[in-house]
Amino acid sequence: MDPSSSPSSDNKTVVTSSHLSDMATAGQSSGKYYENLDAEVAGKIQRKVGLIYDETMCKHDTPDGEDHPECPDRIRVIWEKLQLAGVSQRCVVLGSSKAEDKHLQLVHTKDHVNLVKTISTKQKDYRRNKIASQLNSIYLNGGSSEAAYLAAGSVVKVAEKVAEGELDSGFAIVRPPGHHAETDEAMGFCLFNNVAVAASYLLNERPDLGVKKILIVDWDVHHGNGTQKMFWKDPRVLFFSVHRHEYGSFYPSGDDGDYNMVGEGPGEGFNINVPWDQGRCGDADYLAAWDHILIPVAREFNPDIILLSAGFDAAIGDPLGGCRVTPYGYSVMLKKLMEFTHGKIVMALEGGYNLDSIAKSSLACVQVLLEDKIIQGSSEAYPFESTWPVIQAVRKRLCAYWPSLADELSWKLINQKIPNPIILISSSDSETEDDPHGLVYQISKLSIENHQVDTASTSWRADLAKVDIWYASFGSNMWKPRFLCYIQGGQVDGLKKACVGSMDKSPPKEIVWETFPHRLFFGREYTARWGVGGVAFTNPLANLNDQTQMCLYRITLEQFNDVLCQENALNLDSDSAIFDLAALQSAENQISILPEAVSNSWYANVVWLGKKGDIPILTMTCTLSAVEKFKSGEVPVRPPAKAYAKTLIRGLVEGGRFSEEEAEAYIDNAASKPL
Ligand code: Q9C
Ligand code: ZN
Repeated sequence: MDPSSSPSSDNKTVVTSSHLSDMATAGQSSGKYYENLDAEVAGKIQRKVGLIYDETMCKHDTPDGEDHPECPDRIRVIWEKLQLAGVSQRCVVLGSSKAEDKHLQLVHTKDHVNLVKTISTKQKDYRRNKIASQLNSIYLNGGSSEAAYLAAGSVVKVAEKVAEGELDSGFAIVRPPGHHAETDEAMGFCLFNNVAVAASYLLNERPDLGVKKILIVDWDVHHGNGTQKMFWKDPRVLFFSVHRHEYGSFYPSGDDGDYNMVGEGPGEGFNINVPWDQGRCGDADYLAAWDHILIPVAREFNPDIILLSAGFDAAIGDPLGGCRVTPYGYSVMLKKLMEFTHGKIVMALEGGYNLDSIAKSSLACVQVLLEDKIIQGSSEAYPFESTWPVIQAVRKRLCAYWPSLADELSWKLINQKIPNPIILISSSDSETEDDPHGLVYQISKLSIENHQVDTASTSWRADLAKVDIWYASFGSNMWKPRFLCYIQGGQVDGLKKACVGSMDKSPPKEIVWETFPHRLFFGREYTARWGVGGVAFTNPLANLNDQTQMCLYRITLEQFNDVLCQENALNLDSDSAIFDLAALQSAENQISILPEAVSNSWYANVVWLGKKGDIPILTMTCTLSAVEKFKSGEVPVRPPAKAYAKTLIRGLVEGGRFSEEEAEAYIDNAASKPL
């Protein structure tokens, strides 16, 4: 069997809980692993997890107190979050320790150690700013030396206790961070390379602990250039870094983070970079890198301990990272690492600059360390389309060293993807030109495969697949990942259940925004999906005083039928179309059509909004008689449920239509105007 073609490759449901196994590279014992995961949900397992936090590390700050993303509050908010959640109380809290010079000098030059040691002394008061300005992205003050020594020493201490077996795992909540620091240079907010010092300490100073192989996982959004260089020729350390690279333009710019950088001499093959070429990567992208690179390699390498350069700047909301990993995503990534080394994992904080995101992500991780299970949550179903080529390139470059990377990923797997971020008014021509990896070919291949699998496919599908329409969305479907669930299947924020998707999973051919002279309003008391508050409708009748923003997706009429079914909670497998060519024709004449099969549902009314480039524009909303009921008060008009409003705003903002403020004002306005 093709190793990666199992569960999700039939074009049915992708639900979050099976998302893990869907993406796992089979051929390894993933099945067993996930059974364990379920068994452990009972929560009986309590592990010994060490924590180090010391307020002294907050004294490292900008010299004149100006704002900086790498601020003292970063570690404070993490510590407070762990306390408020009652999680630190379940851990072993250790005192911090200063690193010893001889341990620092395992990876740093004597000069560098001396510089950091003396940088905060009175004698350096006058030269400190100058020294900092000559370094790349470094500030220094009177508290920097001590904080740097405590950060490195604390990671060493947790690593030692975990290696000894006194702790199962631990988290050193430290700053300044470390992974950019090179042998003889501070950079990127980093003074000493905390994780590298700890790794080298275990390998070189503590042979008694029996640690012979160390896996360093660096999920900070930036490349761990310092760590990479320190173990470049060392086969005892497998360094894995996933980071934004942007063809070498993302910090720390250059080629160091390229996937071709695999190590040298005896260390060849023991350095793995996964370089994203765009921001916006989220859980699905990271998990794809886990399932198809890191986890299989880790199984082969079989490390004795894992050190985790745990920056949280790939988290959603981070001002520097621009990615979207959720606390749930971090918990799944960490949980997957616990398969190895009997869960001996040492987490060290690196970057992460959104205080709320880093606190929540840290909490999620410590919960995983304590309970050995993932937290509740969900994420987008598929990686971005640009993610698979990166993963394939890495696998190809490294398969000589790691045989588990040798198999080609199947078409079915790599067709599970979200089209790359919003191309406003794209022409099909430019899409073809921008398609160096043959997406068009892949899609045509996919539809061939689907036809073989698709036994429910009847002639109406073939006929309606030939007709394009614009589906105009004004509700949560404006948020593209949400709408894509109706096409590709899956589950994102705000969906209680996974969608099955359309039979034809090809992404929309174009996406554009337009304004229509119809009234947007919010009604109903409560919905199962969104809770208390109204959901969006648009008045089927046009009124030139009204304006509704709509996101238009160009899909086939077949797909539109499947969207209509899912929106109205009907099964997909009907043997006749709900909205066929005849209906389309009468919609044009009658403005709106109420298909029989959905006539009792809330979004059953298919409304003709005109044509765009000869292609009909359709939306779905409530009936005119329902509008009358809203007007009379028989059914209440209500402002949108909170979660629902959030999704609408997300759609408008991420779709590039509005700024956050404009989107909020737009929704508020529609919610407050009387019908
Ligand atoms: N144009 C860590 O996350 N950015 N360091 C400098 C200069 C530096 C990040 C931008 C980012 C360093 C540990
Ligand atoms: Zn970073």
